[in-house]
Amino acid sequence: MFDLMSKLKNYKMSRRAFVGWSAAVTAAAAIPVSRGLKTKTELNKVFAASEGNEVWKSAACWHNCGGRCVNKVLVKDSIVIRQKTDDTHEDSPDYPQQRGCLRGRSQRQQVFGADRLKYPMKRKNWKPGGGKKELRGKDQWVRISWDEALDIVASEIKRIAKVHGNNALWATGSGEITKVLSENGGCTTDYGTTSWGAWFWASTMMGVAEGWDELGINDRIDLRNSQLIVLWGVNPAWSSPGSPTYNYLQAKKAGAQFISIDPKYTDSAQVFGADWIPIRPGTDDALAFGMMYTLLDEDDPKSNPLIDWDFLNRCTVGFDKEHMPKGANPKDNFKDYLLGTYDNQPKTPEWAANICGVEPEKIRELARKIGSTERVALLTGWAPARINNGEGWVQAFSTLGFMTGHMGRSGRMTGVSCHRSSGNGGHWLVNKGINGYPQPENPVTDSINHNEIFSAILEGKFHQKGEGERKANIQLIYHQFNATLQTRSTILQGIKAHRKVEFVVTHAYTLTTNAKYADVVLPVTTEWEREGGLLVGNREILIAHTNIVEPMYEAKSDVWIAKELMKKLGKDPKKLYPFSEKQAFFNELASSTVMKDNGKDYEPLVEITARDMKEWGVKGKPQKGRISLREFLEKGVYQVKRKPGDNFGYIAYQDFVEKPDKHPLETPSGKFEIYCNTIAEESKGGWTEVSPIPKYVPKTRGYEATFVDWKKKKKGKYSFQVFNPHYLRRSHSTFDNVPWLREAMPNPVFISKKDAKELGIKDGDTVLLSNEYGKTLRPAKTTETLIPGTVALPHGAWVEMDEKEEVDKAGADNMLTAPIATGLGTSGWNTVICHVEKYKGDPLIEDAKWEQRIIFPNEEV
Ligand SMILES: Nc1nc2c(c(=O)[nH]1)N[C@H]1C(S)=C(S)[C@@H](COP(=O)(O)OP(=O)(O)OC[C@H]3O[C@@H](n4cnc5c(=O)[nH]c(N)nc54)[C@H](O)[C@@H]3O)O[C@H]1N2
Ligand SMILES: Nc1nc2c(c(=O)[nH]1)N[C@H]1C(S)=C(S)[C@@H](COP(=O)(O)OP(=O)(O)OC[C@H]3O[C@@H](n4cnc5c(=O)[nH]c(N)nc54)[C@H](O)[C@@H]3O)O[C@H]1N2
Ligand code: SF4
Ligand SMILES: [Mo]
Repeated sequence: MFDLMSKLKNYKMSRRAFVGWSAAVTAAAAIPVSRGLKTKTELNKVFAASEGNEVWKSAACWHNCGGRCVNKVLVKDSIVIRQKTDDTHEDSPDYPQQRGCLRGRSQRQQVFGADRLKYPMKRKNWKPGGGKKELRGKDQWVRISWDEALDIVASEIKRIAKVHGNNALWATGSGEITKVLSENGGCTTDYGTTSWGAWFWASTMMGVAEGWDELGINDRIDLRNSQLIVLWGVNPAWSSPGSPTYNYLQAKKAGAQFISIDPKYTDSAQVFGADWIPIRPGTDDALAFGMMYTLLDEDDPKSNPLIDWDFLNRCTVGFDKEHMPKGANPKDNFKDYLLGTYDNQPKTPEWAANICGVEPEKIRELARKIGSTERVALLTGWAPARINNGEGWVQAFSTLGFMTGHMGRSGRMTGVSCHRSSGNGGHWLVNKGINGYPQPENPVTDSINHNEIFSAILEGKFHQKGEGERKANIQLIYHQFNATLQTRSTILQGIKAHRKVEFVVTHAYTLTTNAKYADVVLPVTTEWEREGGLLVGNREILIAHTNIVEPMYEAKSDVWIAKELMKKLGKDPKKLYPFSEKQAFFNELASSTVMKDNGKDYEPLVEITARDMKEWGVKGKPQKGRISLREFLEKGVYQVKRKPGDNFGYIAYQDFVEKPDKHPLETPSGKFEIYCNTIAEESKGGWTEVSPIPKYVPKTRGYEATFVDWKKKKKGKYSFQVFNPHYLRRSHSTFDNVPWLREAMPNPVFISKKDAKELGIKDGDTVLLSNEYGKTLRPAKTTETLIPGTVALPHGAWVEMDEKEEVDKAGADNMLTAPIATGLGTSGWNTVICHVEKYKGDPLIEDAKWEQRIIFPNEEV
């Protein structure tokens, strides 16, 4: 009997081998839609030229990938034979297509990959209470029935809750299982700053959170009015695929100049012809202080106006002693800090250069340029704030915007430009509706900061934010919809924690790291195998996707698992899931809205008829809408047509900046707070204290920590800084198993030519990165485009432990990150230090040639 999956395995799904095998390009695209593909004859049908019976369907590309695009699959005779992206309308700068990246275009390799998990399974040496727990991650897998799997999970939940209490159950991230456990007495949860870094809490406190997701930037059409665009740790070409790079290019065409402040000369900098200012990771605040000092030093309102005093006076508090908020000590003003009035350290460009690595004259030049150009977009990604002690950077960056007044006006903005909203701020023009499933309260209040999730298990305590130390006794880890063991700090500690508790269960569709270290793995469907759904993207679109295939093998949806688990726990699933998944999808569609042409009000997006509801077998009311249900699902996208001068433009903070008294911000002073008492107060219940005004502090495990003697500039053992660019091969850890993507992007560690030469490292050599938290290997990519003293280790590779050597071969970034929270509880992934050397052991084989994680290869498909 022909087994396509093992055939794929033999060919390792490498693009070249796969195409060679089939001798037809379409063959590479030919993947079975159902499980029914069993004979050679049927396979031949797959390769036959596509004619008749073909239908393009809207398919999901559903990851947290920094973009959101149209993805279509061509289905013929129940087989997906091709994929394409947006061709629903002509492409134009004002109304761009939502085109997919190479990850989306290889989605078939994920959904139909040879490494899809087929059945529920348990670890061979598992027993109630754990069995040989040290074998987690190394044991063999045994196929079990759904009934047995759910019995095991339910009985372990009941047993552990009874013996240790409900807070011994930890549901990681968020999802259906948090809800189920909340109905069943509750569970411990976790939280953190993930993407945003220090912007997460500090922004709201200071008043710079308008728009939240895109944090205070104007929309893409207004970006064309900027004369100078500063990309301060912003690389849309890698981390905001889809149309953002194209949108920035329109600003370039309209005449904007670009500057990129980044440890790495990025593909975006290259495309936009940006001037590159190389900077050490985690030292951006020092550069900002040096620039702000220059502004203050050189500003003359008459002959050389660099500071917008009117803006500072009207819209902010805390700049100088004359503008302090009530109750603050006048000596704690920002201007005197900058000048060094009380600490005897003026924050001069020379002082800054010593820290950030940018030449003093360059710092002055930057300050003059930003201060004297009329319309500037000061844009930053989240990356420079994903650092330890990052609150000071958020304060300093925002204050630079306040001083130069580049806010609230056309072509002028200061804020976060990142992810799906890069270069395109503003209110959502299309809103996704809600499914209507109830959201239960969780009776357990224990909530652990991401930096302490593993130490809480190993050490039995954690810091409950705002309160202080609490005891922890976690005995059950339930991974639902995340990659916690990959994407949180300190994987080695994480593995130890996974081997300590009594039970670990994971939902997964491939053997992810979470799954690998579990006792029981429950195979889930991908979005292609479900009812369909809606995906939010940039502000102008809403993506709709439909069912493409029947569930693969025995995979079930997260909702199905949640319902069955409730039954086994003696709960009525109707309580959380009173209607079907189809009805839930329908509810989302029916409650989605779109902005009216007046640019203010919203109306229903989807037109629904009684016939639609009959066909779907769902309940609801017919409604008028912008697009018919059928057309929306067929097209796969609704996109608001935009043009310059329409009512959908957006200038962040415009009302406030025009009339601060009439439109006060939601801060205690009603203004932007350079002096922000809330941050200082809140940080007292957090980890390290944050100053109310921006102040430079050396970052925990930042540049200064690479020295044993800072004054003599004597380097220590961990002499390199590491940072983690978000890499095109993956969406975090997702897609890392796709061989085509592995082949296309080798996932090296980037190291500067200068450092490589000093260390005797050549391109392709295996490099060992190590520190007190872990060791990891990668082939070197030497480059002129990285600031010396740093290495760039792309985020999210699937850890692959050599257990004997305790070394990871995959370059998993969190092997090296420290589990240290600072400030309000920020995760500091771009402040990491390590030792770099040429590896003395066997050189790495490229990971595109590694075995896939296939569990039951010889089973019948
Ligand atoms: N060192 C370091 N760490 C970082 C970062 C960094 O830059 N450096 N970046 C951080 C950032 S910004 C983020 S957002 C986080 C991301 O952290 P995570 O959200 O943990 O990362 P993902 O890899 O996106 O994990 C999603 C998982 O869900 C699975 N999945 C997908 N669809 C479904 C489904 O329908 N059901 C279920 N049950 N599972 C599904 C995927 O297979 C994948 O394993 O990582 C953070 N961690
Ligand atoms: N391809 C891809 N794209 C993604 C993701 C992915 O996993 N893969 N993840 C998505 C998610 S969830 C998020 S949150 C976003 C994150 O989006 P960002 O935070 O914007 O992405 P990064 O790639 O980490 O960093 C952007 C740029 O900042 C630079 N940088 C890093 N540290 C510093 C620093 O200390 N100072 C300065 N000045 N620059 C620095 C990097 O070199 C890079 O060029 O990306 C999204 N987009
Ligand atoms: S940017 Fe994201 S949504 Fe778009 S194709 Fe790539 S992975 Fe898919
Ligand atoms: Mo993120």
